[in-house]
Amino acid sequence: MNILFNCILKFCTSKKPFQFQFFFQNKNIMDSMLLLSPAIIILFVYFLTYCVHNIAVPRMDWMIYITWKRATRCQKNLIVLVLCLTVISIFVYSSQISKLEKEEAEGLDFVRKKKDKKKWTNTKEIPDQQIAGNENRLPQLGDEQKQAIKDLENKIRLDIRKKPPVLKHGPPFRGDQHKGPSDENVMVAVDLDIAPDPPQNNKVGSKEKNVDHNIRANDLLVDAVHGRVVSEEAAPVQASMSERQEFVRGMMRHAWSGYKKYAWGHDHLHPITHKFDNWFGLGLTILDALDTLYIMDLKEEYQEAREFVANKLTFDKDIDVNLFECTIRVLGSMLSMYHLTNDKLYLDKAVDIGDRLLPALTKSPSPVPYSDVNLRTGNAHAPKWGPDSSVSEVTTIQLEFRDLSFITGDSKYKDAVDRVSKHVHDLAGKKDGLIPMWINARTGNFRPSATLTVGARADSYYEYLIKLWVQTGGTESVYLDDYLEAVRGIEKHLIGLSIPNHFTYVGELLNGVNPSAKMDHLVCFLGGSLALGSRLLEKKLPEVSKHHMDLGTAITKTCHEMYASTPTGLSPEITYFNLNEAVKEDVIVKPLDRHNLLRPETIESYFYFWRLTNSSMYRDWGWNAAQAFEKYCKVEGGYTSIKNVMDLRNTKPMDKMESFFLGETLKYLYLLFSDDHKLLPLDKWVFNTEAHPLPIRSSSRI
Ligand code: DMJ
Repeated sequence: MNILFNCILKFCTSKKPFQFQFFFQNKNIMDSMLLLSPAIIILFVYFLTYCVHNIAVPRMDWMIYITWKRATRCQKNLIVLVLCLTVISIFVYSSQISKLEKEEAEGLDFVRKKKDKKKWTNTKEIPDQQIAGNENRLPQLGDEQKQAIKDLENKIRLDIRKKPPVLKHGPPFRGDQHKGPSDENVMVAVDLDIAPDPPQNNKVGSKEKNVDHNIRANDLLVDAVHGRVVSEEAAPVQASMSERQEFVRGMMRHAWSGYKKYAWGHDHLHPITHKFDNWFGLGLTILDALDTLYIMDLKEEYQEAREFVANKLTFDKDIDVNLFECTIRVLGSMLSMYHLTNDKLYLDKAVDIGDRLLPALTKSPSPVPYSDVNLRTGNAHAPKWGPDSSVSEVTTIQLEFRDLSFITGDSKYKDAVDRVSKHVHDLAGKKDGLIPMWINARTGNFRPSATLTVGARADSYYEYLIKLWVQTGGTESVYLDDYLEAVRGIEKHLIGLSIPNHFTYVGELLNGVNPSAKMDHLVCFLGGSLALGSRLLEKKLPEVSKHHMDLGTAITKTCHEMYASTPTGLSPEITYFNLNEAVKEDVIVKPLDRHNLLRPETIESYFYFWRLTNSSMYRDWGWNAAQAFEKYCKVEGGYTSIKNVMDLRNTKPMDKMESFFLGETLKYLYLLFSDDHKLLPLDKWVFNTEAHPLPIRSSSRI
């Protein structure tokens, strides 16, 4: 009924030919269906009520008239309210459609109409049309200029698939200020290997001519971030590893200085408007950045951060925080810092925050913790927006709370989280080791028919299975067993190969049954975890070890493709993989999935693969990503998430720098470019899901 209603709406509001598949692949429409559903359900209930009273199905107008007559004043008010809501919903819905259609007309939306309507999920962007569409967005350009851009974009698309960028002419690294070219050293199109032949006459000050040649050709400056991009002088070319590492330190300095200038003490920086937001009001960016600053040996910045923790940071706040987020970011950071520095300040803070988070576990009526807890009162509750917690949230607090028990000698933290693990281990409702994505703290049960995924809401459950086994020196085999079963489940139900190039994707089972070739960027941690597990299983289970390494390698290659197949070289948040023989591109990016939040997971996997295989390919891939962040996300105030990785000229900056960019993305990049395998060696440290390293122990004894 809902779908029918929306189809009619779409038919009435669209100026374009009717496309049935449009409804099913568009989040706005699905959202509006949800919005309208209360109205429809209530009308339906009234209809049923009438039927019960009158048995025969009446004429519609009679039904409405009689229903209205019989209704009490309160019911009448309700009906009016529902009707008003419906009208507003239609209005909102129509404007969303118009917006989408406008975008589509501008060449930003490419839904290919399928001959076979049953295969409506296999809609596809058509890159060539995108280029054509984009031409329309530059009416001020002459034909020559348009042609130059078109050639350029074609070249980007071709080159980016072939190989990682080769940096052609390079200055020695000039420090963290990302200085521009010098006379003997010229930078050219460093990110995509789309540079013209080496310029012969590069001079100091010839930046206009050489830097960013790809974008500046024909005097067209691509306005990647609304004219605010400061990344034209991107990277040291032909950078050695130490230069790359130094470059990443520079990125960290830039992110830190923007945060310090515009958002000090607040959770997140808005680097374009120079504003900030507070999620928990704890200075999350500082806390997430602490160990990265320390590891990078950014002494001055580290002292600023420590000073904040020592003198400003208090957890005695009347605020509700999310147990998982606060554990992985705040507790994780304090624990790491304590282990790295032996500074008691961090131990005290770790104990303080651990004690304040604990009621989320102890006050729950089931072994499943509440998702939220008030740091001052200890009042704990389910999320405000629904009854269930994400499974990843309740199963990704264990490394940290166990570590807190190890360092304090107090088993209460470990006991509390072990209880959750045991409960989830025993709980019915899994499918070959795969867990439904929702779980209820009151009943302790999974939500039946929830989606099975390794992406959002379930991801780090799988990550922590292997890492919990690692944390206590491989002594708790229950975690390994669950992990091995889960990997088998992933292979059986979620893995697929795209067409035509056979990329190994990790899809989802919607409602626990319907396969979807959708892969979140979040899933990209999996390659690295498989590699880590594989290395540790080499002796114990050599065949499984090899198999996991191969699987992890294939998934990481796919994650690289998610970056390499976009014009910006940055991955979208969600990628669909093509399963239609008639379509020639493996990767499908839907209009609403094109954002990049500066996430770390792919870089994280590159780091593991570099450490475990010594293949420099992963370093080159990481370097590509670093360059793309630099080019398309760097702004004067820091680094910004962007909304559109598919359009070089309109990346639509989102004005938000997530704390995990400093805590994870830049840390993994730095470690990736480090030649020193003794810097946080993987046989001594296990990284929590927010990249805060914790020591590996030899047993589970406290
Ligand atoms: C981080 O907070 C953690 O890595 C978490 O497990 C998943 N999401 C973000 C980064 O993308």
